[in-house]
Amino acid sequence: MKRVLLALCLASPLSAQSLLYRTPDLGGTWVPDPAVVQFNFLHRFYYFSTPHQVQNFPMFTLALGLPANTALGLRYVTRSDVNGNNTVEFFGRWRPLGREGSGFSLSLTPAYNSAASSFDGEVSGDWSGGPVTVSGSLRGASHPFAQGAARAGAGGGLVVRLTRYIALSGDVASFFNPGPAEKPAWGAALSLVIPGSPHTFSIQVSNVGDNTIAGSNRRSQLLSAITNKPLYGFEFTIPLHLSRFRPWFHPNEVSQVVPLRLIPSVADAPAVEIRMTGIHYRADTVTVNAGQSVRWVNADPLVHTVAFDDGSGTSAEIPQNGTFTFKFDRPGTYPYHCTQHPFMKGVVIVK
Ligand SMILES: [Cu+2]
Repeated sequence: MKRVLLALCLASPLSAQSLLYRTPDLGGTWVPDPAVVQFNFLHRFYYFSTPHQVQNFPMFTLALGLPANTALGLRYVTRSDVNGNNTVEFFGRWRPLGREGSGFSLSLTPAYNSAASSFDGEVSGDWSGGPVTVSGSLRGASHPFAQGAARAGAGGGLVVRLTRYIALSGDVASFFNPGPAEKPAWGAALSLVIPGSPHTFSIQVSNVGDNTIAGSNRRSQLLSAITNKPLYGFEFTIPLHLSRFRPWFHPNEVSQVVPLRLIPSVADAPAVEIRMTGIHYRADTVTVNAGQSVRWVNADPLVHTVAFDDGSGTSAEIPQNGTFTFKFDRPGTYPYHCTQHPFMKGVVIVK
């Protein structure tokens, strides 16, 4: 039981993408960190009791994080509103302002819907403060659903985080000129951080079966053809750190690894203290003067280390509530990482 509680304590704000800051049918303003591939699996379905069957609406998003808050990706929709066909929507994203989960963020998402041969785009903004995120999107499509002229629409949503690990969210969206058979899109979700992992999960109710820029402005036409009820479903977010796949391409590297020299902690009073929490160094860059010491304090219920990138050595494993103090004698830039979690990175600059 104690272990379960410890694991629950670890759930962290995610740097890549978290469903705790996004509603089911608004694209949001997220971009993955550079060299991280974000894979989001969104599955929705309608269940018939007679005949006993399930109609599935699987959708997924793949996006590669690039420098300067940009990303390139695609959405794959298996039962799109373009005549029920599979569609691939290629998109780019640039977030010129803000970051996920704090204050005001803005993102621009140009896209191309391959099934409709339509140039689409979205401007999204959101504001997060305390437990609340308010979001809005303005969307346009040059040839939506491969039918007729260009159209535009808008959506708005709200997320309320009940705890650091659980949120409720909802949204509505519509074209500005809906046709007689077009109903506004809506969705609601219960979203969770999966403790001790970088994943988030949400359980959803929505009438959207095509989460492209055009499709998420209206109730799924395929769904309307079979029922007047909504779809149920879930979304699962998976950030993949490409650096973790290095052993695939450098299989011999493992056997060549020389154990790093173990650096003992010193007893000096530190000039700076760096907390390790949520599998991050909280203050990833610090500056000290030559001769001063830095102390790392592990507030996670996991073991971390401080290993210098130049291979000069590493701390011993630092358990929960444990510390490691190192005295920097010479000026320079000292990048370091955690050997247990290679994506945990920090830099000490010594003047
Ligand atoms: Cu670590």
